[in-house]
Amino acid sequence: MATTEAPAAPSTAPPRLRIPSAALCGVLALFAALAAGHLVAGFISVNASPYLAVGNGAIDLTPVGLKDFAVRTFGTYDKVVLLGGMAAVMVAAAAVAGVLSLRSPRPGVVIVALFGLLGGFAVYQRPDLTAVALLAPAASLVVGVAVFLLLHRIAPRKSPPAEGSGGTSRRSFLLGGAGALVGAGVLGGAGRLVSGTRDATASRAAIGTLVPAKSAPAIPADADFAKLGTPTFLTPNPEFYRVDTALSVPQLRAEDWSLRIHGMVERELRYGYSDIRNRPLVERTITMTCVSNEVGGDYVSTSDFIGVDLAGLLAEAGVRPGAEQLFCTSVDGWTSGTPVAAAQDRGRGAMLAIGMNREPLPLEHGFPARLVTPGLYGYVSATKWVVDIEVTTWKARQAYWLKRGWGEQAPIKTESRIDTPKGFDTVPAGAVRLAGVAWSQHNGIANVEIKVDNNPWQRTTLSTEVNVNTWRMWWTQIAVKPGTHQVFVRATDKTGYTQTDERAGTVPDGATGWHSTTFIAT
Ligand SMILES: Nc1nc2c(c(=O)[nH]1)N[C@H]1C(S)=C(S)[C@@H](COP(=O)(O)O)O[C@H]1N2
Ligand SMILES: [Mo]
Repeated sequence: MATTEAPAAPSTAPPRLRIPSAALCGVLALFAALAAGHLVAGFISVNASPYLAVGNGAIDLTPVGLKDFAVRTFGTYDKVVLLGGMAAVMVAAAAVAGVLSLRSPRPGVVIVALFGLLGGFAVYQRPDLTAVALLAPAASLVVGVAVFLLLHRIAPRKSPPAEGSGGTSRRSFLLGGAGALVGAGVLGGAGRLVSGTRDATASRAAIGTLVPAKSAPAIPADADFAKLGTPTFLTPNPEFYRVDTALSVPQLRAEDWSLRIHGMVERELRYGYSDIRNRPLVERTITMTCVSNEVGGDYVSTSDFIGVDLAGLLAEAGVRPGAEQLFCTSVDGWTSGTPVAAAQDRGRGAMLAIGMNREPLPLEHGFPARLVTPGLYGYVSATKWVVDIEVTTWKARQAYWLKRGWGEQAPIKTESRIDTPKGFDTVPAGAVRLAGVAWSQHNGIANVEIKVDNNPWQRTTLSTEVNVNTWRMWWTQIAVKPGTHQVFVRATDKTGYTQTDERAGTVPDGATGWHSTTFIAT
């Protein structure tokens, strides 16, 4: 059947909007849409907020190389940069949507609706959200389109509208625009308030100090050379490095948390927070390291972790023969695959941890509970906000970073770092003090050597070893003439392995190479 188009009637076409007011229509509709989505998400989960869902989706889709570049370049600010960049792109696109709608609102409506669908898709993809969460992007879509249509209708036109077509003044547009802005602010603020009542801060505060039944040995005074320029042996909780894919810190209350252990086990088990807390807690001093740590980088920190033996929980469940990995899932859907052998090895001491340095875990480090496995990089061993452990094989399941090209087995590599002097520091010529840190978790550090310019390697003084699962500090003093000097460091671990000078990048299983620093003596 043929369709006939209505004949064009340029003489009766509605007058065009002015470009600035058209752009404003788009941008204000965007704000209103995001705010409405945020409000609805407040009742469900912050992760249902379309803006965060799109951001989280972008992180999951980012190619390994780019994500590695972002972590390297922006460090902990990678998420701020991502959210800021997204905001800039969205505002620009919304303004364009407005400008494309000078005459008819249709192009703008289509673009606003596409945004809504993108948000909906991102929310739909999240493993931690149910279908209810789609209400948030749906609210965004409806409010975005409605506000856009309304503002478009009352926006000032270029030529006076024909009689009877419902003319409007600049004043009513300003009022409408201000109304949309204030409304967006109120909705967004209400969203924050609502989600605030469900957050985990109060739950954490109610837990109080955690006292282990079996404390870690006290850290000896000479375990660090902080006065000579190394880090302190224990990392204060706020300074502990943080690496995860979560744009907003998961809010999981202790009273809502449980851990399920299932799969290749004799009996499926489920533990609540008090089941864990009321057990005799152990405390272990462990140095964690991220596989994304560059040579000389600082994604390495040490804490007194408090919790229970992971091997003990696995024994209660009864691991069946043939099991290879613990496929561990976080409440936000992130996954890791921990070798069963490492988790069951009592001598290694993998933990389900609920505390760091006698406090409940900080929210960003996995409250209420996380895994910690000494000697393995965090992405295979340290699931934060852990809620599910499936005992399985390597073939059956592929964890988050494994799917993205990182290695299956990820023992932490022997590494060392110079902390003092810093690169391009100027120091007085003569006696110069060098200090830093080395680690080879689960092997232990045997010695650390430095090499100045073309001189031979020389030994340094090591700190008292706390245990083989922690870092060890070193320091020495050298004599230098005025001029520029380069110093290298390398560690040898207790297996006899000495760090290679061969440079390798972080992908797929950790960087190698000697850290060096150049300084100027005057
Ligand atoms: N849920 C979740 N757990 C996670 C991650 C993550 O992205 N999500 N990142 C892992 C990585 S790569 C590391 S190195 C450690 C870092 O733990 P931290 O942030 O407490 O230092 O957590 C691990 N656990
Ligand atoms: Mo990591």
